[in-house]
Amino acid sequence: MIGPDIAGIAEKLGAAADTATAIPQLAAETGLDVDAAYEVQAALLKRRLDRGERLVGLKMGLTSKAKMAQVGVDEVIWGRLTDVMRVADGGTVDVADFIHPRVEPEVAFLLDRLPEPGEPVGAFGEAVRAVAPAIELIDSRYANFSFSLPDVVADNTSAAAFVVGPWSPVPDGLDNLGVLLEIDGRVAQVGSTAAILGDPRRALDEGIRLAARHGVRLREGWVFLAGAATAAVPLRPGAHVRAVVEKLGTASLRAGS
Ligand code: OOG
Ligand code: MG
Repeated sequence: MIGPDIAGIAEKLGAAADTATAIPQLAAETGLDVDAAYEVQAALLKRRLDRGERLVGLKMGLTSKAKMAQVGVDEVIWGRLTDVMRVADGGTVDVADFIHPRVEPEVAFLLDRLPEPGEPVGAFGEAVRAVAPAIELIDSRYANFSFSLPDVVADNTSAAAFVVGPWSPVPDGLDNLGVLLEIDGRVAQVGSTAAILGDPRRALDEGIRLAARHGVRLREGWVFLAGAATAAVPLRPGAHVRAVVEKLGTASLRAGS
């Protein structure tokens, strides 16, 4: 039997992102399973590297119940981040570059020397050099922001852009910090870092383990997004977005019209 056309699917998803045009879901129709979906993701990354982008990190998805419930998929997933997706803290994005962008508050880690896959990450302080509040802008390439597990994995877990706030040394406890997402000065979402697999540090363990299954090793200097602590909120033209994480500070983003 001939497997799904990995290159063809990656081309469709890449073109959808480039032209900010939604496409129908494709996993069911093409027989794409989760492993093949990670191959599509790798092909999408290669497409970006071929045009000069650099891989700068990794992101986790669906590490909180709020997110799983919002999109109806209940598995932890991971995706790739490139330099072109990074927006300066306080920077502006153009909503016209996206299909139906949403924003969510996250915690970012700056990775240091990493343990081998399987080695316990007990020495978290050795794996992580610094931590920061962050905003992820997600933009599913599928119509209605609706997808199955293999669909969202193939779509690089809806990754589109991200903002990292100021880095700080890792504080003693990261497992119960208050998280707010503000839009135009009003609180849109409230949560806690405890929503991220009980402790965002656990997201790093999961990331190391899950990426290793597909031959990917995390690297020193990479940014690691642990996954949103709350549901995501649509990004409207003109909006000013702030993610506030207790003890860590804020990250912000403006939406041009
Ligand atoms: C999938 C990506 C989820 C997170 O932080 O949970 C994610 C989506 O919601 O479209 O980035
Ligand atoms: Mg996210």
